[in-house]
Amino acid sequence: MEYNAKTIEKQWQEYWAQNRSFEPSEDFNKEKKYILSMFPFPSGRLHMGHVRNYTLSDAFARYYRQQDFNVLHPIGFDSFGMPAENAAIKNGSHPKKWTYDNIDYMKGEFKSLGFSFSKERELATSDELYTKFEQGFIIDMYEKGLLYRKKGFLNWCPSCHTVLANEQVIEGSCWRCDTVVVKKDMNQYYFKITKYADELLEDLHKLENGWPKQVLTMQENWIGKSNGLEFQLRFDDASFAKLKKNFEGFDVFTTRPDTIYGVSYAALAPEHEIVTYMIENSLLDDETVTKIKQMKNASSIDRQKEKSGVALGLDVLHPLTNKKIPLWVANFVLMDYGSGAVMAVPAHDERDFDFAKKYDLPINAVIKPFNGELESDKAYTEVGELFNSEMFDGLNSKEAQIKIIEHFQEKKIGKKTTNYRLKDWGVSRQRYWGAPIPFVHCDNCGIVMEKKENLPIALPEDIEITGEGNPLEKHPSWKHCKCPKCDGDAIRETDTMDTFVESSWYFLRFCASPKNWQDEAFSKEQIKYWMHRKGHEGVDHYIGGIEHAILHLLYARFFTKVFRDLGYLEFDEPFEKLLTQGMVLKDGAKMSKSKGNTVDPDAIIEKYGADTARLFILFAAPPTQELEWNDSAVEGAYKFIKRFYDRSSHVNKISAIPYIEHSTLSKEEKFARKKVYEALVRAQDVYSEKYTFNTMIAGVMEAMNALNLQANRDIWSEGYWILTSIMEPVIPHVCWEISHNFFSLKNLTPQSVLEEVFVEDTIMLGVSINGKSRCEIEVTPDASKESILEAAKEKAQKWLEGKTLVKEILVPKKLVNLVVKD
Ligand code: ANZ
Ligand code: ZN
Repeated sequence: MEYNAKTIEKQWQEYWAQNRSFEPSEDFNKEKKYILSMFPFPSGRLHMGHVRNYTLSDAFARYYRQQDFNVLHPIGFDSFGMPAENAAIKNGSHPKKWTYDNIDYMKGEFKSLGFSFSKERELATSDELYTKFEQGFIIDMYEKGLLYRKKGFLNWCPSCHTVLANEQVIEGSCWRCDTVVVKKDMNQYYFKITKYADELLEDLHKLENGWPKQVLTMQENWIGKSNGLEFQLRFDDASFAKLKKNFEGFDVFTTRPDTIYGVSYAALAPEHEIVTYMIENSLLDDETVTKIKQMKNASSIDRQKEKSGVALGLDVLHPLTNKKIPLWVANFVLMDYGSGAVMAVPAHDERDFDFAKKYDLPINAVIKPFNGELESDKAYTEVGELFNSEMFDGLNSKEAQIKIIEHFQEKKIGKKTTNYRLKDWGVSRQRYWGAPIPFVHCDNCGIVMEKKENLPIALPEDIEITGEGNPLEKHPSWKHCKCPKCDGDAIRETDTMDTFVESSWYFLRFCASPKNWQDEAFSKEQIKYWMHRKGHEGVDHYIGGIEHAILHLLYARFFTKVFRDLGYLEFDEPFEKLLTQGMVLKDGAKMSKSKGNTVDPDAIIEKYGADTARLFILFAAPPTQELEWNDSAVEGAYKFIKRFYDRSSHVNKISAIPYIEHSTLSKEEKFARKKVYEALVRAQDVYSEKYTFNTMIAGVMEAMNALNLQANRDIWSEGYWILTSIMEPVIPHVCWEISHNFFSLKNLTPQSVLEEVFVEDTIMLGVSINGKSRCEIEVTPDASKESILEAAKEKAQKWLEGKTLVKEILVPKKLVNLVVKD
């Protein structure tokens, strides 16, 4: 029987499908594992990154099934989103058809890779049922004040014709198409994620043992909590008059109140209301107005690069010294952080320093290093000792920060404040292929929620997609509806939701029983079992790409907390352990269509089979590291599987591991057994913490080599029984075939480690003469001191000849040292 991947794989895939082999049981008394990989967008075909992701989660799922856990390993499709519309524009296909055709194709790929997903909990987020539940949650959130509508400057992608969340603007460009993002003033809906900022930050501690440090840091920075002082900078009389007494001053936020005596100018964001007022009331000359407009229109990336600004011809007063301070507009001051205005301390802040140098503004140092001199050609941004700071002179920065904040609070001119970088999450998208936001605009009643019994508000199918504007807006009838409150004529909201909303709760949706799939978004009972047991909370293992380290994970954590507050859950964090896989590279670069260095998974399966692809992926690199595609290593993986299969002909058909009297075995036989059990030991900690599939597989390969050296069929059979169970999570098809042939599938159960195989028959001791290592002797562990020394002297004879032995030293289990003189 020659190894034929195609026949074997097809046969087992059919067997698994027919036997519902991977459906979790609803017996909630069993120990459980919820293994989840980040679900794919149905782009058309799987790429190697997907294959790596799902091979990993599949190995976890299969391993825990072997260990007799009840395993939930579901899959779905994150199927709303712009590419469906882009395809519609390009080839005239309907987004729905494009999406569901792709889903069908990709499901076929999942099957041909042997992934052990639950079929009965499959979902696509564009399913009307999913939309129905989601719209229900949106209404709940609106009622709780967690969703609101406001006008604001929004990131607008001119190419995708849509609003983008801050998180979707990467270095000033659209995260999807790379077009430079511009600002646009419009209404949209926001989730009040900032209400949870502190909790999202604090609860990162709960994840310290289960999440990569890097991801925790990225989340922490994104939330960006800073403590500081907020106070008002007041205009002097002349400036107050110039502004027609409309503004007394403006608020600034600083994290360095200890530098307050070093303030030498103040700066407003170009979008600040005072600036707008001055432009609208012609208080600025044309040249200044032009400069300000340029600053506003620049992409945020340019605003970070080159500092620019312009003076407003106004002065504010220093809050403690009452000295006049000039007011500028500066491009590096951002409207959506703090209060959109800063007190500038060029001596101690780099941005302020660059700006002061460029516009020749004073630089007043007030902090010096504890022991050392200030350098004059750059900002000293560390903490230190205060000087030129009146009554605060001599304090260190930390003390001064506390004292100065206290001073401001006593004088009632400022207060301690906390600021977050995190912004509320804007979710409106002016696109067709998304979940409609379930609201209605009524002339009498304003914004009105849809009634839950009218959900889902589904998308119309007869639309025209041109790439210009929102197809829902242009549809002749869809948006015309009745007001749910007064029954008058009303207009539906035509914005759809950011697709990150769907991926924020899909892991909960998998916790619906297939029996009640149509009726409930998820069941409290199932959630309790799958996500909240015995001091653990969340999915046991969540596996996916590092590119989701911020957005998706933050939003999913936010939804979990919101759902808890809505009474749907009783825990705080959705994912207990997170494994972020490394990228798949070819020729040193990330595999991508644009670089033309992709390898098509289907072609690999066609040529070698799924098991080969899976083995290569898990063997070539630890999961968190980059994986460099290597054709000859793929070939090598194939050859190993072929040999593993072909050599199984040495195995006896057995129904239990035969009893083997270890002490009677030959040296080679003992060695082979030891290698087999070593591989088993390595396999056991791979899934709980180390994730070192590569060393586990290397252990199996070594064991195979050791088995090949001898002919005892009992040892072959025992070895195969164990190695097949270790390898099943990696190369399931061929392992099920071998098990079926020889062990009637029984070996796919956990094995216990036999300690006796690790007991060494002999140990090697080094022999040194006058401290210099010369040779080795082999002795039994229980050999007497005399016999060991005897053996050492015999072996070292040629170095002892003609010398006088003065001392014999034995360091037990390590070495013998013989001291001689001439
Ligand atoms: C004076 C100062 C002196 C500052 C100094 C820093 C160092 P984080 O830590 O990120 O919260 N800032 C405040 N609002 C801003 C805005 N809207 N746009 C740009 N910068 C703004 O940053 C807080 C610091 O960033 C604040 O502390 C302020 O500059 C600046 F030696 O105030 B600082
Ligand atoms: Zn109404």
